[in-house]
Amino acid sequence: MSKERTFIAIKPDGVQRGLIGEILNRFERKGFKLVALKQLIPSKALAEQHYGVHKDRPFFGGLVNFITSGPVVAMVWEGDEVISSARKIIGSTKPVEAEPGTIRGDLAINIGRNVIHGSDSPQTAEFEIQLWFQSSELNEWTPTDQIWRVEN
Ligand code: D4T
Repeated sequence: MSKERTFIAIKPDGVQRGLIGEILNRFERKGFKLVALKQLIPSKALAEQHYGVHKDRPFFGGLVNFITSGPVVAMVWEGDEVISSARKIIGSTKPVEAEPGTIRGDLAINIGRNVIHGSDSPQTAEFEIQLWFQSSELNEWTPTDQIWRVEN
């Protein structure tokens, strides 16, 4: 088991559709620890850096326009193997391939409006966390019920 941090963002469609509470609930219930949370409308520069790996793809322009179109809820969650676990909770990028029970399987229809983002590797998580947050925004804390979630 390795304790990790991952970057999760509820995209503008998730915010506009009133799904913030529903999505937060899934990570909280699972037992992960929230260490940072804020709402912001991302700048074009931030969006272009975040999606830099896709800059030559045909959907890049539309993706940047969409992610900057309204508020995003940006978060950092911590826990054992949270990066891969969060990707499972989120489900496949294409909602049609996402299993029922996952966020995209339950809540999304279209790949271009797939509600949520989650880091896909430790390297990506590290890059995205420092891109979206100042280190002073990441809270070090111990939940009082921690002993009931993990072996210490
Ligand atoms: P994100 O990064 O939003 O969590 O998505 P994934 O990690 O699951 O998938 P991705 O990087 O391959 O895609 C990034 C983002 O681009 C949108 N997209 C993707 C799109 O609009 N059309 C496409 O054909 C693809 C592949 C959806 C997610």
